[in-house]
Amino acid sequence: MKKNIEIIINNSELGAGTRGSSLGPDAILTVARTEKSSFFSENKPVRIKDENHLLDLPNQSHFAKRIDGICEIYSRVMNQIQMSFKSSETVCIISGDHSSAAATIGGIKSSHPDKKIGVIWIDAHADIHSPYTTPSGNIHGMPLAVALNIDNEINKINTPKHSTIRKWEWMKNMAGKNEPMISPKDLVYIGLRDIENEESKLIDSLGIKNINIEEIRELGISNVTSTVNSYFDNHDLIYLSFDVDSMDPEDASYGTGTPVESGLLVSEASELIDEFCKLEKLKCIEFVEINPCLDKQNKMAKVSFNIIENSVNQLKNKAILTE
Ligand SMILES: [Mn+2]
Repeated sequence: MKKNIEIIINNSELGAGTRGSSLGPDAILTVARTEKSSFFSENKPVRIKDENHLLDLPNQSHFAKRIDGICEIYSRVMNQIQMSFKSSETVCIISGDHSSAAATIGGIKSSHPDKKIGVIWIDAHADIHSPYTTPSGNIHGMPLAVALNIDNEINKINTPKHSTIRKWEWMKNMAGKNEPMISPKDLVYIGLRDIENEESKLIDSLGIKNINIEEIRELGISNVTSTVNSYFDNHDLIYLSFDVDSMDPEDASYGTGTPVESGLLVSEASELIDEFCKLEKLKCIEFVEINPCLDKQNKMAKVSFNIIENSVNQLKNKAILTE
């Protein structure tokens, strides 16, 4: 019989521009231990080996930094997601930076090749750059372009090297089947508020569903959940990707690499995730970009541990109810 849930820890921070998000998952474990919580003994995590030592070497690829190491991490994350779905009904992955989400989607796709996957992306940023459009070269701004197999060459500002493009092509096809892992209609953005021009042109032209914070407050959390649920009516399973920078740094914490003002309140984010976890189709959830080096008193990890604990309990209850 399958377990209700498996927790994966992925410490890679190769995709971020600011150092320290590799310590995020362990900062969360520290919170649990401080609170004498039995959460991680009841839900023993599996760990993915990182390649963060590559950060001690010079970067080789200007418009997709550390792409060699990230390809290696992508293989490991995909394999682990596939293995976790063999042993468990649902998967929760706690990662360093957000680049990993492309491989999480790749792992879901390759372990459910005939299923239609819906993606809920809660983030301040659209993460839909490619090596052709990135202003920073940081791959944590690119996971959705990987999953959608999009280069956005029409809005190109960079000319990446051939070696970079070769790796980039590998990433976009890593889940096999020679088709994009998801299409624009499989994606819902929530909480975006710091989008580059090249990204917003692309989002408009693809017609990606985008629910901003004003709309959330107008609609109310339960209406947002039911709107997203009906939007994914024809989908088989849902993956939720939660970047902690979706939250308001004044309310949550500045313990994340790229904080943006005027985000979701912690209470709003918690309620949203709680409601989404009740959806029968939600099978995988990811938490990213917790950076204790930029924090005071490990606050972002505290906020995140609460949300993770609630969501994992919610997913477990749901599995018990549907057994
Ligand atoms: Mn992100």
